[in-house]
Amino acid sequence: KYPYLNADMPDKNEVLQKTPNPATKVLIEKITADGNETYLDRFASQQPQCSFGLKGTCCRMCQWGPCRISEKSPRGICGRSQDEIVISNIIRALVSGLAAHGRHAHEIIYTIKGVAEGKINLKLKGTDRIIDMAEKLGLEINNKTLEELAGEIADILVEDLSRMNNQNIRLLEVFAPQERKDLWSKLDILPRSAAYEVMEALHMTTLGSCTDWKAIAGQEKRSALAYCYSTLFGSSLATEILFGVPEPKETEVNYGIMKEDHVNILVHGHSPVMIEKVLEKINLPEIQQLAKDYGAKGIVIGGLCCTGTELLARYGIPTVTNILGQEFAIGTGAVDCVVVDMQCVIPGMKILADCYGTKIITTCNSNRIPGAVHLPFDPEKPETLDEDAYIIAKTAVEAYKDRDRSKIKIPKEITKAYGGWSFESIVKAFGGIKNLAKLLKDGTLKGIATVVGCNSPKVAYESNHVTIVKKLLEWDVLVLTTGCSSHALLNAGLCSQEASELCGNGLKAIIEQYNVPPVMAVGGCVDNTRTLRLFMALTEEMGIAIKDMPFMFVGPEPGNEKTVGQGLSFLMHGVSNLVGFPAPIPVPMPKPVKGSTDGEMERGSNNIADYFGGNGALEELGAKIYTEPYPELAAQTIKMHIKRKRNNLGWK
Ligand code: XCC
Repeated sequence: KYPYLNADMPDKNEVLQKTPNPATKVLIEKITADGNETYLDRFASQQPQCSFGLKGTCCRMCQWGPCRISEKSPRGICGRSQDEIVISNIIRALVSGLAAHGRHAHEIIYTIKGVAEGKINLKLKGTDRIIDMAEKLGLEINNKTLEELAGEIADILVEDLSRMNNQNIRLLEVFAPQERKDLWSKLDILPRSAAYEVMEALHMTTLGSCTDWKAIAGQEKRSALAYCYSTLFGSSLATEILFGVPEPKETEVNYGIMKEDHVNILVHGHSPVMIEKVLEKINLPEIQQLAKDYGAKGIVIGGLCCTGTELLARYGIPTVTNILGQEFAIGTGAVDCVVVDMQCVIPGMKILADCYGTKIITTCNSNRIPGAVHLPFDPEKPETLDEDAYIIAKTAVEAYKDRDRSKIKIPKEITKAYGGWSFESIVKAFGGIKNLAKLLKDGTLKGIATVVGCNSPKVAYESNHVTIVKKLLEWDVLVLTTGCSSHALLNAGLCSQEASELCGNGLKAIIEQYNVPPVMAVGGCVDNTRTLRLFMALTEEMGIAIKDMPFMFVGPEPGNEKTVGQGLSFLMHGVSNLVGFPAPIPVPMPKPVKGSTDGEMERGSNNIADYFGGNGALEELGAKIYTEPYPELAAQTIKMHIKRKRNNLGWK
């Protein structure tokens, strides 16, 4: 049986056995007992899933199809081959993710412009980042206000999102290592902008366009660079300009932070602009008093997905859970209101919210939900921002008095966490980049892994994230994390110094000496740039190319189309990927050798899998993609990869 091709898909019982957070088990059982359904039930009803879809061999890029590739019909109606279809499906997923992060970047950057022009009532808190970026971009600083500088930076970021002429992305020029820039230029894959590369990728893959899979793979790499520099760096740095660079702080996370006798408001999505204003209004004495008037003892704010991890990083606001936990959170019956902005808000959450009387408020025109209260934020029409934020705060509190409170069960789990890590604060905590480099070289730290990404119903919820990371800590590998992975690791207690008991001697000593947790939550998914910057700074300090360093990108439970670009962003820099289960690629599956009686297996092959998971990418970029669904084996693969890199460098 090859896992995840319709065999070995976990059912509810397996999830109940393997999921690491006891709170999750309580809630799955409660929601089931309440007679309500979650993704687990819908996932079961979808079995078996289409094996053509799982392998990426179904072509829906015109209306002649759909065409499916098989031994009987090895080409689509137009003549497209399997390789062309598979790579086209992957690049279309990548650019959907690029579009999502691009839209996120657009909102943040236009908010800076609005603030700089005095149209949006927010204060720019990231003074250091403004100066730093102005210097890096070569702007004239003297005699300009911070707002003027921020406005000029925002204009450059907008250009990086939208440029149509053949100029490079400015953030790429400023941040990428020279060794990579030379390589990308040689490969002719330097991108123009997010918008241009999305357009070109869709153009190349439409009916009757490009039929050279290698050229589409080239566009894939170009788009991955646009994704990385225009939308990840763009969003992450712009958010730091708006709200400041995070500093480490202690907090508590997990479902137990919600309180039965308080108004419980969850904040959800990715772009933390409107919510910044809503928090300001919630803290007004009159709104706090309103909650008391309705009989609540106070107001609890909890974070979901990346808006949650962003707010944890900046303000220490407790996080609750991730994309596949959002229904479980509603199932507590304790959530009065969820305020959502954009992305990763699944329809199942609203279905369950209706069952438990939870109010949903949407704040982004791209993310409408029928039946939700809708008060959108648009940075180009900010006139009613304060007023709308006030209404949202008031509506959320009022939901407390109207709600059916008979079905409440809040799991008791509360977990300590030490979050809020930015690139700068990590370097500072280790006493400078030189010192961190020394710890890596002398073997106190064996390597650094960035463990990130979504959850997937195809693995027992959160078990791959947590199992892999526990093994890495035992082997003295420092872990950085973002997004939904970070929720799993936060709730498992791994983002706290108290996880020291699970660590090897090297990491233990580091935790003691530098007062850092072994897993550092660096923010939302766009903040993977912080990890990339750390990798770049270490390699620059040591004079070694990133591809030769003991680093790895790990995506144990990929889900959203956005994750394709996350892995490829690191791959493009020479950081190998370990993903938890096969991308929609016909994975070279072991087949019994014909005529063999002793179980001998032969490895299948196809061009796309051979390129990304074999010598193609390795020779070109210095990195490749490993696929391993079983978390214990995945951890071993990461360990071997890190060991190999250390051996090659002559490090013990
Ligand atoms: Fe994936 Fe980014 Fe969404 Fe979670 S929230 S499901 S993209 S890990 Ni960002």
